[in-house]
Amino acid sequence: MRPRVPPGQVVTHGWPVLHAGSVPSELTATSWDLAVHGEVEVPTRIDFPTLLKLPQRELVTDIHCVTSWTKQDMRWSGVPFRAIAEAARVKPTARFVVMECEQGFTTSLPVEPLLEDDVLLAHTVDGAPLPLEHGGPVRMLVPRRYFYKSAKWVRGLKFVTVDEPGFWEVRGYSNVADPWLQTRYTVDDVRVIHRMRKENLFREVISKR
Ligand SMILES: Nc1nc2c(c(=O)[nH]1)N[C@H]1C(S)=C(S)[C@@H](COP(=O)(O)O)O[C@H]1N2
Ligand SMILES: [Mo]
Repeated sequence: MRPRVPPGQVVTHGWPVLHAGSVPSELTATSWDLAVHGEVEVPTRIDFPTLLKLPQRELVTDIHCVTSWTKQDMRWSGVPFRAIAEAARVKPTARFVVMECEQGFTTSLPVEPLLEDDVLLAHTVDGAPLPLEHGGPVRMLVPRRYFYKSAKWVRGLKFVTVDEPGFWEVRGYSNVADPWLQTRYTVDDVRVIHRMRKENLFREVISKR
């Protein structure tokens, strides 16, 4: 039987607040909306009242932060990502989703794992509206990946054919982010970059990007 807590994780009873940049304090349920765009037949803009009219789901799950804390048995509610993808009629050419947030933060995942029934656009946690500092009014919840894939203050879902690695991913976090496989950081990439630096190839690689 698999252990309750993924390898290298420690259970916390608090809930740390972690993000780059500042809390977007002007964001409210009234000003929030979500653009669903890119490789879709029906680009849509969803405001908060519309989100609440879509199918809702409640689930209890653990979350796992790459910095090694795990928080158990959180009760989340929201709209399954799958419902939004179906309404937008995702084109077969779409292979990845870029989650676009306030202040330019992004993270991405392939479409397929996002269609799992535990992936939510979450607005409620443990019976209360999702607090602003935790990404409210609406954040992504992708419980099977490290928590940096659960984008706070999400404002856009862009379906794309080619992946666009996100804010933490380009800074060395794994693009796979699987807590059970413990794919935390792209150490190999760091080694490659180090070697390229030594051989003075770095400048050329950057300019080709
Ligand atoms: N918009 C945005 N979402 C984000 C981040 C961020 O910097 N900006 N950080 C990620 C990281 S690294 C973590 S660990 C979780 C933390 O969520 P929490 O503050 O609710 O614990 O948010 C993720 N989502
Ligand atoms: Mo994180």
